Amino acid sequence: MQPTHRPVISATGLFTPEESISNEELVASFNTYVERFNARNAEAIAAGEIEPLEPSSVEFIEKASGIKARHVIAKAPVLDPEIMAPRWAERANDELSILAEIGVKAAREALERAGRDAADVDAVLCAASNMQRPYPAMAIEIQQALGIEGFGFDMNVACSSATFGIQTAADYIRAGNARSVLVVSPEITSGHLNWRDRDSHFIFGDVATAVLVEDAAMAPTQHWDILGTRLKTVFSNNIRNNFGFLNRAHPETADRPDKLFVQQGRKVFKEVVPMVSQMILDEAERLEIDPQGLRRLWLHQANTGMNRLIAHRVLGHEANEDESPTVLDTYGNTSSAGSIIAFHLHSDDLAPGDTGLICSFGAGYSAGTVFVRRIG
Ligand code: CO8
Repeated sequence: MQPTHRPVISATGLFTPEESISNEELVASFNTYVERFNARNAEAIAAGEIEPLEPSSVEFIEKASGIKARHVIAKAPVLDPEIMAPRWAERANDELSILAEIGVKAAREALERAGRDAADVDAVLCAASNMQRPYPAMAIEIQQALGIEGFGFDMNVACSSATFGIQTAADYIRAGNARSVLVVSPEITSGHLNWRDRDSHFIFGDVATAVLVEDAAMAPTQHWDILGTRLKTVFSNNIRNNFGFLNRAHPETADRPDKLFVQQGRKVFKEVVPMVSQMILDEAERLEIDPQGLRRLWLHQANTGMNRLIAHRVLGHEANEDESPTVLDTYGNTSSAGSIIAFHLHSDDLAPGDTGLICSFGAGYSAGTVFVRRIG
């Protein structure tokens, strides 16, 4: 095969955990926790020493975010008001770890859809918001489980991990350093969501996605040309997680809520919408693509209101579900996997020649655009 050095998306894969939590189930569990907390602390609350906790509401969650349900790997412990965290048996070092396991499931589907033998893949990037451990890299474990030679490494750019992974993979192909790269995004967000925090307990869900980025010369007949990729980061404390290996230097604060996901949601909304809209328009101009001619936008899935505003700005009119599909109603925010799930579930119907945009945005701040065209 003579490489073209033109990167394309050959196929995608998706693993969805079986169990799902509805807003009704989530709020019932949260409100039981609140009642028990307030009852346990009744005296301190009456004395003004502790603020009582406020209940959550199904109506608020759906109106503010558009989320109706989310998949999780372990539903019962998350809903147990005395636990409110995932629980499963710890695995031995010679067993496949759980983050690698769901990544492998998504990756296998991508390989199958591309008709690709794992032996022909050159590299694996595990691009996700949270790694199960620092080393050995999750990507190397996934590589081993799939029987891939070559190399693998982990990368974390929060919600934009997958698009940053796609550009990294595309650059390997452009430079001729690889011909076939798997970008795997296993997102077990339930492990770093504070299920006791009223402001954010409803946001996230678990899932894994995979994107196979390849040189056009080896891609299947039906694939997606990558017309251009662009990445952007701007420092912000508005989405933050202080969990890390140096926490043990100050053990007295190890259990504080800032060691889990924390955000100023309203500020994020206000600052990210204009930043991302402008980034998409600038990149479309650079690539000489008419944004109003885009057939579909596969946007990051954090909030339906954000997506409505961004799509309007890009397309020049209110987008319908066909133009900007939503998956966060049933998946919640799955961090870096969100735009890839939307692409995976809502791209088969596009015609050859149709142009679309995969776009992520989130913590960092970070944002990534991948303009694609359907071939075959
Ligand atoms: N039930 C009832 N009422 C509530 C609740 C609740 N659960 N929560 C808040 N309220 C109340 C508030 O107290 C407030 O009341 P008042 O007006 O009396 O003060 C009122 O509702 C409004 O609160 P907010 O202003 O906070 O509500 P918003 O309308 O802003 O909606 C959202 C909150 C949904 C969070 C919204 O701001 C949003 O979606 N923003 C964008 C967030 C976003 O895109 N974040 C991306 C982060 S994800 C990311 O980058 C990945 C990180 C890595 C993942 C790690 C995995 C864990």
